Amino acid sequence: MEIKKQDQNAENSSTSKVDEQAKNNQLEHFREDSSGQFMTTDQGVKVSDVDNSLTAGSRGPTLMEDFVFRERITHLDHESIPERVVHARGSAAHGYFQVYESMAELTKAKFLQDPNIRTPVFVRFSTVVGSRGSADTVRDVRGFATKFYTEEGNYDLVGNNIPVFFIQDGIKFIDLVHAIKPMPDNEMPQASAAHDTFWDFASLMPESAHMLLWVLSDRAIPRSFRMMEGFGVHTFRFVNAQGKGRFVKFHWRPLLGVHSLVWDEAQKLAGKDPDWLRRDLWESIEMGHYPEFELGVQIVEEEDEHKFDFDLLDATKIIPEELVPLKRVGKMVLNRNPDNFFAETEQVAFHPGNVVPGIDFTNDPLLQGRLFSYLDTQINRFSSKNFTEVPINRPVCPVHNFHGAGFMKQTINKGKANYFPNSLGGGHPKMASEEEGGYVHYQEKVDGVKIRQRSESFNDHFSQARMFWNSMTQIEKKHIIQAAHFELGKVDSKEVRHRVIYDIFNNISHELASQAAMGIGIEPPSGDLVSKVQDAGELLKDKVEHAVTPGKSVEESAAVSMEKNKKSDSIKSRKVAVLADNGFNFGQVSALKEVLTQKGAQVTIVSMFKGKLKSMEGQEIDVDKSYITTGSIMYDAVFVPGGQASVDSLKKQGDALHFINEAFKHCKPIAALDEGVNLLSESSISGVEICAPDSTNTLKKDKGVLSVRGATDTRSFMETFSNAIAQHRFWMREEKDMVPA
Ligand code: HDE
Repeated sequence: MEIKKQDQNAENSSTSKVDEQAKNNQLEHFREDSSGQFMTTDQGVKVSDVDNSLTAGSRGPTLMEDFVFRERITHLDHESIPERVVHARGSAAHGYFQVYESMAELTKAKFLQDPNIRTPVFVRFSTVVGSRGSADTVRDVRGFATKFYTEEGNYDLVGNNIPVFFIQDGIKFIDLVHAIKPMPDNEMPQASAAHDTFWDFASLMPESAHMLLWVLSDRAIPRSFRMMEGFGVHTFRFVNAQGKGRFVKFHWRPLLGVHSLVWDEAQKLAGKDPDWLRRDLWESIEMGHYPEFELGVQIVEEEDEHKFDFDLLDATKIIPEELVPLKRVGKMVLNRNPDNFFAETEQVAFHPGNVVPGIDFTNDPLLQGRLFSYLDTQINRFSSKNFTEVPINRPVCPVHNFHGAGFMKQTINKGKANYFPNSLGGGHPKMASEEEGGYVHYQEKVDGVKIRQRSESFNDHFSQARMFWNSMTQIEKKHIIQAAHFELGKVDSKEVRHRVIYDIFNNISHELASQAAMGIGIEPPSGDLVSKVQDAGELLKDKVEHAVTPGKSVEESAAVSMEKNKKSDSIKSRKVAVLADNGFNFGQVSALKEVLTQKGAQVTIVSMFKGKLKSMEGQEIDVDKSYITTGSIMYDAVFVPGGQASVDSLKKQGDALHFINEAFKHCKPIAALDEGVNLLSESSISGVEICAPDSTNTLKKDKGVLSVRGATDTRSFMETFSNAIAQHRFWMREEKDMVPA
């Protein structure tokens, strides 16, 4: 498929270039463009031959003095750094952030004051569990880390696409990571929580209950990095110029809405295109479909800290939007792909401790643990604290300090005084007062005895998990159950499976526990509360007793359901496959392209072989993809144009029929015109009798299959199809379970 910048974004991209100037100018200094240049060694000596090593005679041994060969191979031998221990697999983009209006009342952070300022950002999206080469579409939390290059220094918002976490205290992170990573003896499975050690751990950690449901939900298999939310997870603190502090939760909301894959599709994509999400991000930006996210904040006054029936410092809880509404305060646009994956995406180093004046921490024990870990882990990756001097990590504002020697020091500090206080250097660099922009920590009163003890206010592990379950639509619940069948179905230990059902799921919802149990060989538990306590294993008895207290203040929160908040007003950047062969109806394909591309969708011609197809009218078009390199899983919708010869060929192609079946099974919109309808009838979806020839141009409600013979108004047919694509998926196809694919 040819990637072109779209005109409608031309204006956008030229203004954003101006705004990104600061970071760009800085990166420019380091960019190397070798077009038209001679190759040199690292010492700048021009090289005459990289095809033959220097040998004693043409059949003799290689000579030690071959500095060209030695330099080249030594570089290759060292071309990697340790991958991140978690979030190893990721991809990133540059862009900018702009606040809608001054937030001075809440925070003095300069980048949140002026709506005219565009702050450069670099965002890295990631999976958590898999290695650097693992597949993108695995079931996992996605990292959503943003580095804001502000004029007061770098601010990192290192979040996830799920608003809660598995554990409450940083000290448990070690056990969580060990349990969720591949098994220690055989390093299996890759990039998946579906194994005994993870579920053993989870079954013994009721605090993970809420997070488990989010991870079993479709949130953990996003359709695109551009279509998922982001969350700071912890409660942070805003501080304004008057020194007033307030609690704040950060959210990112994608303007394209939140959309997911289905599990079968995610698994197949992992094989057919393991780079699916990475490619989607890259291509969208190349085409000018810049991912956009609004920043939202939930603000809680300090005096209200204890007014909730959960603790603001507990990262396993959200603040339901019913209690504290979300205010959208600015927008981030990602408009440039990196130039070099290693230099930028691999070397970017995030740290929740990178804050600017106006943003501060809270005592959330998970956040506190993170504040130690990130710097430490970067030192392991870079073998040096000087990673902050790498271009992608450099702030755009001046940096002056005495941090000196160490591996790969870049800055050449001048002068003799490398200590403070000094008189030999005129007392410089000097301290900044708060008024001069010095970072001064929020003066929180802290008082307590030294103790290893979880606060009692962290004890309720099930109310919000139950709230999440109650907030799901039927189809979302079904997907969670199916995910549980998969995840726990891969757990060998019956004891572990039993404990998850009885001690975790049954305390969230009896419906969840009994339906999950049925798919994994566990006797469904009885529903009443007394037996819940009796059924609980010894290990968890007291926790379970606590858990059976009735639900707390918010029983349901519509905001956590993807379906209830579905955005279906745009098809921008959706991918549509056209199945065709020689003799297809050119007019219909042109009409489709015209209507859909004008709305920002991408249309791809898929056929048996790459090359050209001739239409029934005689025009030729290029085939973009052949079946062998693609599949319905890579598209959001399918169209089959008319044309007797084309459809007669397609009917004999198993891959074409499979394409239709699979798209149907994954609940995607399908459209066919004239003879194209015959392909639907020939596929397994004909049995479900929803694509019988239709004389009207109306979409079959809730089914998303649009088939018309003899349509007179092709354009309006395409408009109807476009509306169906905007719906994303048609979950109400009960018949899909009958369709083999
Ligand atoms: Fe991280 N996490 N984390 N984490 N995390 C890392 O830092 C850690 C947590 C998150 O694209 C590591 O540079 C601890 C929550 C993202 O480069 C490491 C704890 C959230 C990324 C680390 C947590 C995150 C990381 C590994 C519990 C959501 C990828 C490599 C106390 C709010 C950033 C690295 C990127 C990466 C530690 C929990 C998000 C080891 C100790 C909660 C998005 O330092």
